[in-house]
Amino acid sequence: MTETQRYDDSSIQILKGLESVRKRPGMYIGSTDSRGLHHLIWEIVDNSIDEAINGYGRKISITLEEDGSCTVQDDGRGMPTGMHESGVNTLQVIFTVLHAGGKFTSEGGYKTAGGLHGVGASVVNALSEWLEVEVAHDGRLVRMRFEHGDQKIGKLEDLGRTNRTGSTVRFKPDPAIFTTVDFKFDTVCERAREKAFLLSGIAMTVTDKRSRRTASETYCYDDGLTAYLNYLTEDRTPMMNPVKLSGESQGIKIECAFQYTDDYQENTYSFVNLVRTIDGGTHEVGYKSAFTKAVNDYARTHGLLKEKDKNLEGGDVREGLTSILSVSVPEEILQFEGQTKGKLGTPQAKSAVDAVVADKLAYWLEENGEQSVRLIRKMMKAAMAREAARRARDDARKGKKTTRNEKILSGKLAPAQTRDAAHKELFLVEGDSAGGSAKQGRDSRYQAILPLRGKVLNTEKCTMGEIEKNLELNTLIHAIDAGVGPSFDYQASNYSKIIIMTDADDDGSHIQILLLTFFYRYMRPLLEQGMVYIALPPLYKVTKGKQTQYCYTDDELDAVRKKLGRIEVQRYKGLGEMNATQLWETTMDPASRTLIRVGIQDEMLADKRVSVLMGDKADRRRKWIEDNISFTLEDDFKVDA
Ligand code: TSJ
Repeated sequence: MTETQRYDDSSIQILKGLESVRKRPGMYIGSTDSRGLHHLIWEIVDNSIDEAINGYGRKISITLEEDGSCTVQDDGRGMPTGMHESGVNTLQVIFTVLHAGGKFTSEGGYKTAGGLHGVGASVVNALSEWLEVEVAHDGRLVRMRFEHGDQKIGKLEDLGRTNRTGSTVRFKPDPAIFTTVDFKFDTVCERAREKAFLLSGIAMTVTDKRSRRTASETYCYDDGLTAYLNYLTEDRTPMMNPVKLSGESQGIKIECAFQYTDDYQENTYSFVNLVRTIDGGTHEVGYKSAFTKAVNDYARTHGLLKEKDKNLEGGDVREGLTSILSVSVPEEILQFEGQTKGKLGTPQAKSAVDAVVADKLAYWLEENGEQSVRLIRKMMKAAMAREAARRARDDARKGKKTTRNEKILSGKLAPAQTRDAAHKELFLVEGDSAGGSAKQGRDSRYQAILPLRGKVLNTEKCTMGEIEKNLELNTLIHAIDAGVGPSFDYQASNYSKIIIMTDADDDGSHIQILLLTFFYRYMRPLLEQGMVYIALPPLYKVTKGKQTQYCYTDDELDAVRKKLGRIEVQRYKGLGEMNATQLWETTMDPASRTLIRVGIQDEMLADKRVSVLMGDKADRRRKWIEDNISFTLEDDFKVDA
């Protein structure tokens, strides 16, 4: 290999091209936290998935190695290793030239969306201490190694004969880039399983070699969408068997599966080229409109809806419906929208999905008349409940409800003076004594206080009727005054911030989780809109001479100790130990307080965890806890600020 020398000389120059990625990693992989770290794996795995989608290979493995590196292997054709038109080896181009990826996919194939930003192998290389690629094809095994620290590109090594084909990439994330380089086995498994559900017949194996006993999981489904739906609804009570529909229109392939359960939420999990579209998009719009149309058509032609009756609305039709929608959009017309690129923009996807689903669903409804009638009766009940809720709200606007509302709230809620919801905050405070301090300490112009007595009801385990009878929750619902369940309207909320303020102990955490469960199930838009917060009270009060200050974490206390030397430390065991002024200064004053904003990071995971952890199937809960050692808020709920 005469070019070897030239590669080495030029490698510094070539790897410098990747410096821009190292300078602004966030632009390429979204973030440098745990999320960004795991993103590296999916950037690589997506290539193997593309290969499998195009019909080459059926096994993909991900191995978390003892040294902190990660290996991804497939049994596809093996990446090209010959000379690229630019005069260097193709492997080198793939791993050192930004956006080189596209040129190496076969024409006309479907390509995965390539993760959040669709960047590829060179970005993973740029953000790794080192990366090794091995390719088996044409009877030979070859290898190339890249070292970022030493700015080295190895020559293409020939490792001898082989009779298999496939690609292997092993990389070690650079700890200088990432805030953590600890891959999470469960996180990787969860995502690998999601991919396996969407890729019927392909086996995804995840292996963890870092612990003393190697752990390994393999996911492979013959009928992935049905398996996925069963997985999503296993903690609920289904009203029917899963239904699968599929078809193709305008070059877009559509597969969907749906099932009704006896609760009233609507869950749609949509994917484009196997990547989750968390914010929906044109394909989801088409799916929903087709569903509504087909159901109304059926209800009319079969006399379930009479001439004078109004059409069922989308929300009525989808009450209790869990759906998976997976579409394959050709690369030429693939476009994403939104800040996180989680929304499909391709206009053709709307009409294509609409056409296929309306047609296939109409057919299914006709073929399954008995089930169709039962489901439509349920939807009509939902419509009636919605109408009743609307009438109640209208009455309230005309003043009828206020008296009832006032009665429910009197003596419990300390309201704020302003009527301007955009600036109003509602504090949910654990215990009457802290509630008292909060009432005294607050800025009553815009802060309202609702003390909570005792434990909050676990809403995962009860019916709407029980919730309405529960004093605590009923008060909360009326204080926010924007409805509950499907009729909840966040824009009608009396407050722009709902702030949970509990003691920093186990009981306090439990109350937080119970309240979040309630919000998640019955006022989810509050979480989606980022209107729910957790207040962070201080853990310590530190005094030195006449000076006092507060510490919110143990690290902070250590730092103050180092700085000030001998200090007097008072540990706060609960909010009740602070007087009104202290509570205001430390926890309620917008100028000095710290709030944690609670959001939903991954709808499906959050939904599963809430239903498993808070639901009534104790055996599943026990198993989940056994499998997952610890339950942290951060795993389900994004913590922003
Ligand atoms: F990320 C990556 F590029 F490093 C990578 C690519 C990592 C891993 C683990 C696998 C792959 C990969 C690429 N697996 N399979 C392929 N396939 C090709 O590159 C390939 C091979 C032949 C042809 C052809 O048209 O003959 C086309 C392609 C895309």
